[in-house]
Amino acid sequence: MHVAGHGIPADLLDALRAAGTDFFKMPIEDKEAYANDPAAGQLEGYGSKLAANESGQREWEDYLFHLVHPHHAANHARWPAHPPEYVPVTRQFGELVSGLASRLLAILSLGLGVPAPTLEHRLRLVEAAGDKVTDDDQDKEQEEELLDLLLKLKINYYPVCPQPDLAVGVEAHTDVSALSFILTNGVPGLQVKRAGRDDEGWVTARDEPGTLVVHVGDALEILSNGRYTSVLHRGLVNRVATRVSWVVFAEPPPDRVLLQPLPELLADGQEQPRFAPRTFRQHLEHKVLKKKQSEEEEAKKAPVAPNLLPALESVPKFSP
Ligand SMILES: O=C(O)CCC(=O)C(=O)O
Repeated sequence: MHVAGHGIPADLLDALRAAGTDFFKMPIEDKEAYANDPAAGQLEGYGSKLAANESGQREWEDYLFHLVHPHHAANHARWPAHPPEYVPVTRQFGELVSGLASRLLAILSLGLGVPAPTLEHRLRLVEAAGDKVTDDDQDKEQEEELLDLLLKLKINYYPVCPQPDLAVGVEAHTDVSALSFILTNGVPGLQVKRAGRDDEGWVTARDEPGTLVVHVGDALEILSNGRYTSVLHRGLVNRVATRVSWVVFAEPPPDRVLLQPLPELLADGQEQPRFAPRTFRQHLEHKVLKKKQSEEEEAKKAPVAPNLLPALESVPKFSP
């Protein structure tokens, strides 16, 4: 969905776009001073998928990734010192997106028929084991521990691509976040797939100046028991203009919050839970593992020469 009236001033968005784009225009050695190292578990920093790589990835982008909010948890060594505006504008943007995330979670809670604070509360609430329900509300309040939502910024920089039909900026995926917020430099390329309508293919998101695109991610799909659907999307490249996108992922704390369908939605047995309880980290690890397994399966499939296909089709099928 496109969100207007989000309260983030247009001049701040322009300053954010300018600062982020300037970073990618720096010489490669300067950007590499902020290089990430995913193999060593260092995900924050600058990374590039432009060079041909062994995994046969077709992604065509440079990116910068770091936690943006809450500010006290940020690793500032991963934030570019150049251009000098980068830190103040990115920090302010993070604070405003945090407020926007809270407002949208409140609206989305009401959409589920539960009180406005419910979704954010559940995304931040530390649960020792299962649901802690006491008769005394005051005791319960004192026992509650709420952690911050974590907002992580990824700037995707997709240079002009000589063969866009052979590449993709970011492959099709759903986000693990609760909500994701996307700002672009106005060059189209974001595509979404409508749930349950595989035959209709991909729809390109319109550029609506002044708006942010907001996606529901996996964490919210789980909490809403599938009433809100995590959006399958991808980023395309083109041979005419460089595309840049700023994506903020609003995520629950990784280890101490249990993601599971809201009990309010399951009351009286109206609905069966569609998701087993899990922490955010467990969900992420499971998803990474599944992706790896399906890539290995694909790699194992031996290519079949086209002229053998008719012969193979005439072989009787074996049924156990
Ligand atoms: O570039 C875009 O519009 C989408 C990028 C994206 O989905 C991602 O970085 O996860």
